[in-house]
Amino acid sequence: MKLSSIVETASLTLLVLILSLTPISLHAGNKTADVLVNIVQGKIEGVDTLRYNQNEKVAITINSDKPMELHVHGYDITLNLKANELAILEFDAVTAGRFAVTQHDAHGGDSHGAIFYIEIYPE
Ligand SMILES: [Cu+2]
Repeated sequence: MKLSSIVETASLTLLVLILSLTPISLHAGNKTADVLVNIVQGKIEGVDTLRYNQNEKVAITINSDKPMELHVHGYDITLNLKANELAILEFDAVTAGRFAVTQHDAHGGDSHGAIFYIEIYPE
């Protein structure tokens, strides 16, 4: 087996492992912690609150089994999710508080309660 295919197999195994253990904190090199969130039928799997310190970089990898528009309240960020395609929600946590991340319907309105929350603690 060539080294390149061993590496490919290893990264695929790692990805599958990550997806099965969501959400989880990851440490890739000296990069700050990254989090993977898995949404199944509009509901988050595992813990529903992600915590950060103010001025930290928020970087959340999100997978959903259904297409949807996510809305981070307070920061007013929207993210379009395609079914089973990883998307990254990234922003600087400049404002402290507890922010709901909701799903929007086709008209842009909140169609459900929060899927998860992002808490940002003041410095
Ligand atoms: Cu909203």
